[in-house]
Amino acid sequence: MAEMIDLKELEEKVILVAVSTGSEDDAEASLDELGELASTAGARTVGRVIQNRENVHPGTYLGKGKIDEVREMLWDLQATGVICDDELSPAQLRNLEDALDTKVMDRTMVILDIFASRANTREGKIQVELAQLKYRAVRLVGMRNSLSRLGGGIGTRGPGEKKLETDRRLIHQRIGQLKGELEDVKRHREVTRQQRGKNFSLTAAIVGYTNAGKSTLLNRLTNAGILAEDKLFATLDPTTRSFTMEDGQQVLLTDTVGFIRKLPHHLIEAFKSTLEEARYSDIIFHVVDCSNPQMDMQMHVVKETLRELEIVDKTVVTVFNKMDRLRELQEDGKERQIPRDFSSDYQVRISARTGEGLKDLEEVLKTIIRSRRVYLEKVYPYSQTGRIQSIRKYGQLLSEEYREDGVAVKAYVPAELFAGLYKD
Ligand SMILES: Nc1nc2c(ncn2[C@@H]2O[C@H](COP(=O)(O)OP(=O)(O)OP(=O)(O)O)[C@@H](O)[C@H]2O)c(=O)[nH]1
Ligand SMILES: [Mg+2]
Repeated sequence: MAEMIDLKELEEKVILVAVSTGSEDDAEASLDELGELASTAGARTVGRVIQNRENVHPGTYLGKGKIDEVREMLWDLQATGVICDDELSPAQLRNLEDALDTKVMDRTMVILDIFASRANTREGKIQVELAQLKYRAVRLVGMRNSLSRLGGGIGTRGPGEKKLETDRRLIHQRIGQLKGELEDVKRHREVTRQQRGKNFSLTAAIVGYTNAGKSTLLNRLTNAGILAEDKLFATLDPTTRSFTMEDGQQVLLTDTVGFIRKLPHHLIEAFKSTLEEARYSDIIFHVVDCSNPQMDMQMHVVKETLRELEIVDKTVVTVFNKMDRLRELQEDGKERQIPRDFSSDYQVRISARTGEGLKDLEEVLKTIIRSRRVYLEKVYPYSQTGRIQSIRKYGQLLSEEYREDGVAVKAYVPAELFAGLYKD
């Protein structure tokens, strides 16, 4: 009989380590998040270490004393690896592996791992592979032994045994190839977007910190049927659905990949193409989990990331989500303020789960749409009633009056259609 594989043995047991250069609280919260990332990637956290230092040690990330401590912990807890809460330089990675004699990973690798396992579409897969290769390329030089460790990350046995695959030249060739493929996908996307543009519907991108409830909101509004779960990075690929409001007006909504603090730079680069949906949208729904104690930090991260992606000058609606949960916490006696954001254009408080506040969100949308439309008053001869159809479809028909000389119409229409609808 074939050898049985003991799954228990394959499970990674990791120690999380962080260097705190500022407030201890932040480091604790960041490490909590790293723990969630690790568990999403399939590893179990067996220990945590935070070192307070003025700066991260340039050579080994941790200082010597802490390294000794972690080495003992590894032994005591029978841990199989260490995950550092910051992206390590190639030298830090190598030195720390040497000093601890165990597998060392960093936040970036874990996030890349999760993304790799979650990517579904061709575009998503290309983007993740691109980010992984770029991360790996700079870490090839002088690696002390098998690259399988680097390539593998958590849980996987590593495809890197084949020396060829790890050859730098090949990596760069592959990066070039992937970039080309990504361009193709992008062109295709452009065409789809242009076709969609002919609809004259406004588009809104749903962005926000991971796990804020973006997909739940889109599902709630459009029955999109997107996977929403209590996991980090449940969504990678953008999904666009049409949301029809009570009065029949339509808005296109796009769900996007979540953001996180210390998001690997290569990943941001790689996901620029996916996030173009947000760049070309008229409105940004910034979904915020207002029940999360880290809310302020999370909002800050989202705003910074949007800036980095050059997604600026949009109408921004801050959507404080999970109000039901916030209320529960308040009832439990937890001190929580009513969330506010004065830096955005509009703010609403909702629960995507219970549906509360969704009418307010709709009102905000209507206001935005109205502000983007122009008033039209005209009498159409009976031979031109086709134009009234267009108004009905793309604008808001306020009144129509059938007279002898034609149909007198009052309406709000998209600015880009006004000229065509007004001329005789
Ligand atoms: N209590 C409560 N939970 C919510 C609400 N909205 C979403 N959730 C829960 O929060 C978790 C994350 O929701 P998702 O919709 O997957 O979040 P997301 O922003 O799409 O997350 P990623 O795709 O991972 O970035 C799920 O377990 C949801 O059920 C809400 O209004 N109230
Ligand atoms: Mg999602």
